Amino acid sequence: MKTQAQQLAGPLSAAVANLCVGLQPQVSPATAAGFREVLRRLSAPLQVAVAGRIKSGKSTLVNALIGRRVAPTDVGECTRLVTRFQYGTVDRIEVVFTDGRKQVLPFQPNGSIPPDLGVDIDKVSHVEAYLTNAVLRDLTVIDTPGLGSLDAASVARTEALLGTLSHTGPDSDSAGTDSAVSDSAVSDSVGLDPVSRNAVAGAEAVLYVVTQGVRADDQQALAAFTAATASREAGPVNAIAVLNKADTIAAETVEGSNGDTWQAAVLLAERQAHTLKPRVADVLPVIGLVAESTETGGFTSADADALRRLADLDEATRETMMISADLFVSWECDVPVGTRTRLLEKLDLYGIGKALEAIDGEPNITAGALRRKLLDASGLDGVRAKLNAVFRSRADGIKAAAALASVTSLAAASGDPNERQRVHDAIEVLLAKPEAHQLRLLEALTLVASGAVAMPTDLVEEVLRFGSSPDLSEQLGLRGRPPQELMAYALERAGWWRSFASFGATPAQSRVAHVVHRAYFLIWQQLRGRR
Ligand SMILES: Nc1nc2c(ncn2[C@@H]2O[C@H](COP(=O)(O)OP(=O)(O)OP(=O)(O)O)[C@@H](O)[C@H]2O)c(=O)[nH]1
Ligand SMILES: [Mg+2]
Repeated sequence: MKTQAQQLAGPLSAAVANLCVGLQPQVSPATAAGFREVLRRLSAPLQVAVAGRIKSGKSTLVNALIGRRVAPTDVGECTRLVTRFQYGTVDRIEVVFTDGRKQVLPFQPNGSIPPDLGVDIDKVSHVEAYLTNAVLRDLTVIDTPGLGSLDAASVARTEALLGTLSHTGPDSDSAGTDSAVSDSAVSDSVGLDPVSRNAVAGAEAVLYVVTQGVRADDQQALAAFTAATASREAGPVNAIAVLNKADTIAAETVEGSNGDTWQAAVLLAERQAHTLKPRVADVLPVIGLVAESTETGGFTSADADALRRLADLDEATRETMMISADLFVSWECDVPVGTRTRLLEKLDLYGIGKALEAIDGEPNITAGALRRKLLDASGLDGVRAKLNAVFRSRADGIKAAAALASVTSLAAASGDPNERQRVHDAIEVLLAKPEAHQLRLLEALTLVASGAVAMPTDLVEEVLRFGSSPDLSEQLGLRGRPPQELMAYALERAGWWRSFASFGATPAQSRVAHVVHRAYFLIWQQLRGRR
């Protein structure tokens, strides 16, 4: 087997990879095949699924994040398919059929995936899109059809695929080469039985898209999604939510917003965070449509010109037009209707309003500066920063923890008690090593977040703070405080958790408490080392 150590996300992934390699000769051929699959996934970029209800704006957001209008939005059968966007040396679309067969398709002239593929969609497993975009180098983005959709077939396809992604996915290094290479990767894993496939498959992280008003079944959908992700629970470690279509929120319905749409979105997102936490690390407001238009070249200098002309209209006309999308298009004015429709499609009324404000404040604003203002208004930067903080910076831990969960499931599925014991022992040895502390902490966070280990609310919050940020002061809940105070607090909490582990805790709580104690101790050590 190829050694791909140089592609691993970091030391934790390397440790789990070593564990797999070491165990391979000691397990049945079926389990060994599963381990090979785990190894392959460990060396691929972090797999982030974008999930949520139908028409919540998932594909729009995917385009904004990739910086290219490549995922079809709104209409077409492609919105019912799972599409994986991954890094490749040349742009290429591959339709993968349920029997493992593949067919290469051309892009549309505008660079997007055709909304209708011209193949029998019932036989399609998913679509692989290889793109040269740098964002994808360390993140594979998986666009999914709406969960909770009425279309049972798409739901089944999503669940099936999130449960079996890896078995048809080609090696990441085969991207852009001929399909013979990737076919061998398929035959490599096609031998996996469904149970093992499930054990190793699944996205490693989720970006969950909600819109105004998290409904009860959004939480259910999140739970259903988790069920499909290789028995990895979604939690603050590997899940983020966005409140999309923030522009469509009626500010007057949100108390405290002072009639400001963005402020309303921020407040709603906070409320939703209460509902969805600790299933997700955070809920951030975003306007996917504006983000997409400004990040993918959709917003042009012709659009900026048209907006300048609109800004020049007399105040009464302008005010009337901004009342509703209908009036904006139908009201008599000398900006052509087609131009106005185009602006609406790209920015919607809120984005247009923001642009007009910007022009009012700075009449000679360039198209580039206007684009930047709109991008700022979209909230995409905040989402990117969160993705970096929660996913990218911890990809090693997330991948390693997912791989370890797969290894455990594979052993459990093998049916051979000796084999299960061998794997179990090897994992224990690995976790006992000091380097593996981060893995134990991620596991503890997930256990606490999912409620698998019950804790009093204040302790839950304290534990989950470790997952909130890579920044030590934020992990301590003492952002911006002087180092001396941070150290004293870390030491005090370390002591507290040690006694909690020994007294007054259930065995499960006690295991978590030991990990938390150590986490504080390590933070203290790190802080001391900085002085
Ligand atoms: N006003 C507004 N419209 C948006 C926003 N984001 C997406 N849309 C629109 O919502 C519609 C659905 O967007 P998609 O990106 O196709 O949604 P999706 O979740 O991928 O839909 P399915 O794949 O069919 O489930 C499109 O018309 C988008 O232009 C937003 O932030 N604001
Ligand atoms: Mg879609």
